[in-house]
Amino acid sequence: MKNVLIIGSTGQIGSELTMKLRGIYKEGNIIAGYIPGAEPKGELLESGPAAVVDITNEQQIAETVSKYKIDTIYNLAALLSAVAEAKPQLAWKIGIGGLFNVLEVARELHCAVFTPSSIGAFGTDTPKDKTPQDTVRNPRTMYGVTKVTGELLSNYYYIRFGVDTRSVRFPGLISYVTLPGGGTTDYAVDIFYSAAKGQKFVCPIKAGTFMDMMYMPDALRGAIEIMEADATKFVHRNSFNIASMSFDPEIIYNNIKKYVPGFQMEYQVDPLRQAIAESWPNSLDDTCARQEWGWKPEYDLDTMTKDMLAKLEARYKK
Ligand code: VAH
Repeated sequence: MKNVLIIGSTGQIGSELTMKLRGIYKEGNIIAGYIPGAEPKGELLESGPAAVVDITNEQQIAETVSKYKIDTIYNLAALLSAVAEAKPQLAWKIGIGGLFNVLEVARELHCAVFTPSSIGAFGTDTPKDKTPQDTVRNPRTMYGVTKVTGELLSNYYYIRFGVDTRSVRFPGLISYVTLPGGGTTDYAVDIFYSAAKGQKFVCPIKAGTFMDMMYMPDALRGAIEIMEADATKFVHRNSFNIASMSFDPEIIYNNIKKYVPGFQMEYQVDPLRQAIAESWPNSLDDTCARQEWGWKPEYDLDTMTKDMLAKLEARYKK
């Protein structure tokens, strides 16, 4: 990789992935693709080139890929799970209509493509604990339907046209740079903000509801390492289970309380997010990613908690 286009560069993953790629590929062009109204700001704007790239506009994608001689596209444009339930047509238009545009450009202009899938690709009839790499994928959300369809479409473009498509199934991602928008796992981000601000946290997910989670630095490393991996060792492509930790609200609350004594939480369950969370696995088996391209997480709940609190307290306790 050296000339990379990140579509959705100002979102939760994109804003940090763009900066990490610019740090690694200093001599390359790392293009921050964005849509009007979600312009890059601050360091993201000042540290490298940006371009208006609307994933629903194939011509715009093609022009940007040609202009910067892009060899790899990170397609991070998507509506997250709860928002996608409110706007299913738009979720499909961006998640699949947009993906089709990206794959067509990649076919014609010979780019590799990374499109994240998610634990949301699974449904209630999937084995919930240590969910296998190859298993039933019957999601009950539009978000999950776009993720399974995205996996199938990306595989088709590899098999039929030789497009180098690769993907991981992300757990819920936790970060302190850019807030996520409208996800089911976002409670695990919001709880840290409440703790850092000295506020009580109102949790929308029931105690005992386990979901796979991951700290953003591990997610970014996974997204880069899979695109740099030797594909001759791949048995799978779209999409690899990757995992690092699984917890419920009680576990993360008690871990934070170790460092923020007196931190309080109460439950006000959001029926929509609770139903989505209950349809997802408790934990994933990521053996295939470990065997086929050396995936290995570096953060666990405690090291993530310490880092999240340090970063957020520095921001809010000035
Ligand atoms: C969501 N944060 O909650 C996203 C993610 C696995 C969850 O895809 O929708």
